[in-house]
Amino acid sequence: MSRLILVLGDQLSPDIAALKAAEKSRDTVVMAEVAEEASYVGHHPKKIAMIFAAMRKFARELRNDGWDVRYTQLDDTANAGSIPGELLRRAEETGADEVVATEPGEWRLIEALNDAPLKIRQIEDDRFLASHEDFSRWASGRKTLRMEYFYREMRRKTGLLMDEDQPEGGKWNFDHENRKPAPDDVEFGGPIQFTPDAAVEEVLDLVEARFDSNFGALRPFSFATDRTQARRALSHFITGALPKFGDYQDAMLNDNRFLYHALISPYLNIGLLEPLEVCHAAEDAYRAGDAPLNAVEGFIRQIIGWREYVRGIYFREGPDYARRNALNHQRKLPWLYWGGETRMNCIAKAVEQTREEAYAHHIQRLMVTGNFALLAGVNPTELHEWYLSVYADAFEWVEAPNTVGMSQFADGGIIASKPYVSSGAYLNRMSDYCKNCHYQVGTKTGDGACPFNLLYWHFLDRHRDRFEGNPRMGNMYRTWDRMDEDKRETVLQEAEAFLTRLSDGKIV
Ligand code: FAD
Ligand code: DLZ
Ligand code: SF4
Repeated sequence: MSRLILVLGDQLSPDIAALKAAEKSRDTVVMAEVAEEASYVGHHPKKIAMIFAAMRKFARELRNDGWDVRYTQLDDTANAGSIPGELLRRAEETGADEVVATEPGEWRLIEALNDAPLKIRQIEDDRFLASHEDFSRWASGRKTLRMEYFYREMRRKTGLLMDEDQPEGGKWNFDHENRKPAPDDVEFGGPIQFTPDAAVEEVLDLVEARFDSNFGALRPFSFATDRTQARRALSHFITGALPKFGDYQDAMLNDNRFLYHALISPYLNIGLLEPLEVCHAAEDAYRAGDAPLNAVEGFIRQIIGWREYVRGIYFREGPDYARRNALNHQRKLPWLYWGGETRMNCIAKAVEQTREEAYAHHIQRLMVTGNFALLAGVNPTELHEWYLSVYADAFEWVEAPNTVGMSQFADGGIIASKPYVSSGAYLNRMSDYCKNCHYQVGTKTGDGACPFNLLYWHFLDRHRDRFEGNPRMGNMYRTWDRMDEDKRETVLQEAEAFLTRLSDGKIV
């Protein structure tokens, strides 16, 4: 009997586990653009277009390589509308009695495959350095699961930036040399713009017709949609931006959306790039003297450290992880996240670029939109659905731990040892947003006071019981307690008034 081999839209790697387990001569590959995957959240149109275009090109590659591929386009009349539905339809069509799938990156789909009335074998996705078992072994018996120690194991395992058994340069982490404030000039011109070919244009027309009301601009569309283009995007970053990646990793600029970032996460996450090829390219640049150690170590840490670690946490913590709400935050996601007018320039800029690019870099996600939501007490599940929708790189295994855990502390502190909150001062130091803002970052209360300044203290005050004893937060509480009582009262009242205006849908 023949088998069906399922390849999902984020499994576009020629050596994906299910294909490795398949026999070209007797098995049939199933790929499908389906309404259920395209609408479980209101994905950014650029994200849908990138995935569909890359799926179509990958299917073509597989056919050229001799595979029998049954590919369903979204507008095919026979389309069953869901992955399990498409598998059932193709099983009837081919007479196949078993499906081999690579485990999806989301509990929702893992469960849907388990529940389907078909024999489906899900095998682990081995495009990661740490298997589920490796991560469990590392995590078991530890009181806290800090990324830094996990990262060291990955350095040892891969040999990346190792000098025999010691870290290159004598230290594991060069972050203290990074995090410089925003530069005046940026030499890197941003990502390569790939002009859509006829096949991509066809997808753009489809997405335009079907997803026009989703948040986000579809055009101009210039993402890479195949491996060759993704590799060009990687080389472009390695030569043009990597040397300064570390220095300006945390900086933000009003008129520059990309600074020295790699813009490769969508390609890594859908399988057009492999984590190790990316890290080796960065290490080669260091060994050739083309990029400094602080940049290369910082970059490699994001990939073999953070990326692997958050995946480990997502699968270890189980299906309820994305719905956790340890701080019991219940405010509805404010309209300004969907482009509603706001006078806060930092938020307006982050949302504007999200709408246009389906991209914001890490500190914009963490310290602008994430920070504001946490300070304002936004429901983390609603926020999680927002991040899952609006970024081209968003898949739950990587998005949920970053949002629910790192950014919102909604997992109670599994990922972050303290909440990532700040007043306006941090944003002013790391960006030039405040120069163009209606609010004054230096004003703490009264007319024009920066909302981050008010909400920061409001957050600390309302969560005092939980955070006062946190050794990394003692200073914050001491500063608050040293403030004059009337001043504290004013801050809290003004913060409350701001939050009421926010909930009432007023322009803030
Ligand atoms: P660079 O800054 O150039 O970093 C290089 C690579 O490192 C990235 O391409 C990415 O693969 C990896 N990386 C860096 N930081 C992280 C991290 N914290 N977790 C995992 N990988 C990381 N990343 C996603 O890939 N998908 C998401 O859905 C996602 N959601 C996020 C939500 C929030 C609230 C936050 C704070 C972060 C999120 N991140 C997510 C992590 C990070 O913001 C993006 O990986 C990064 O901005 C991608 O842009 P880049 O390729 O230019 O990254
Ligand atoms: C994100 C996405 C979208 C928009 N569409 C499809 C699709 O039509 N077909 C498909 O196979 N995969 C799609 N994907 C990716 C899946 O949602 C992804 O595989 C799961 O969320 C698990 O990570
Ligand atoms: Fe954001 Fe406050 Fe700066 Fe305005 S003043 S850009 S609200 S941090």
